Amino acid sequence: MTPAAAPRERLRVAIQRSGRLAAPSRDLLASCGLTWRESRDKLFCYGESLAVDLLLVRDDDIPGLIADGVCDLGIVGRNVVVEHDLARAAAHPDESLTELRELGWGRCRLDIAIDAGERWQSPAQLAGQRIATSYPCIVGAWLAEHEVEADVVTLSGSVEIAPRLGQADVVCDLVSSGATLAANNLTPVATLLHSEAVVVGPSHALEESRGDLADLLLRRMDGALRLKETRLLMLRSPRADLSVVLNHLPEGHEPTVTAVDSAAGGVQDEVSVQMLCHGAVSWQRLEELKRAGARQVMVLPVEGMLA
Ligand code: PRT
Ligand code: ZN
Repeated sequence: MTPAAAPRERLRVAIQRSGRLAAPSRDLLASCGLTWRESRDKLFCYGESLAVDLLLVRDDDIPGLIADGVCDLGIVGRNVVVEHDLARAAAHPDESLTELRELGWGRCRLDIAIDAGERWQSPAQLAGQRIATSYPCIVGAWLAEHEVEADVVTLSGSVEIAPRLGQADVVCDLVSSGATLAANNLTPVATLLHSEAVVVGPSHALEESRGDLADLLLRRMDGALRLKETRLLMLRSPRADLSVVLNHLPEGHEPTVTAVDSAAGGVQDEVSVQMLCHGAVSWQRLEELKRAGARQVMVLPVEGMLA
């Protein structure tokens, strides 16, 4: 009899090895204080600062690795997770992966796109057509929901050229800027899914030590994501214009207004305003503040913060 394997103590996180999500995933984990030693084949990173190891894989493999318990968490596009869950739903109902965090990058849509010269009325017009896609389960579920019978042609790449090659009549593909569709004379007409990079975990809770590590990592991610979106806005305003300037401040924390002493002593006719903002501050906003009377308007990134 072989002895039962000891439960795995270290947390394992799957991320994309190369591709759109690879660098931002690593950056996020690094901003959570993780450091690694990379294996020679660059497929595995041993966590040095925390008992958190990384597996570097193709994005399509990430949901399966989590469902099979090989990895505990993954960073992947929602599109890949939903397709995986639908593909497994018949054999493994109630085992959908858990989306734990939305990361705000890798945003795209999964759109049906038709010939730019055609008119779009409703999904019913897809009846009997061939739809090329890398997401056959999502497309199948959407067709079923609209009670449309069409042929789903599964392709692993270059979906947008399928109509030109005569492989399909329409496509269902990921779209971000829309340039690829336009270059292929296709126009998006219906959105099946809004996607972005997400952190996923298994359908069930992780057991104790790995569960604690996962919670710690997710809390650090929350902090890192908040920080990334935080900016410090600083400006000077004449006292007389202060109420107008305050009305033009972007969304954020309560501003701090401080009197400014002149070098010669005595209080100036000007105040200093500081505030922590949520998200980037647009040029338009800075121009509005300037028109309202502000000067020395500055926006600074925040490197660290303890509330
Ligand atoms: O090798 P591996 O399998 O790991 O990578 P991959 O080639 O399958 O994936 P990759 O790196 O291209 O994309 C990873 C994830 O990024 C996707 O699963 C999405 O969640 C997300 N993402 C965001 C995108 C896009 N935007 C995107 N625009 N993935 C693909 N595209 C493609 C799309 O398929 C089309 O060919 O870009 C083209 C359209 O772009 P626009 O800007 O012209 O509209
Ligand atoms: Zn892939």
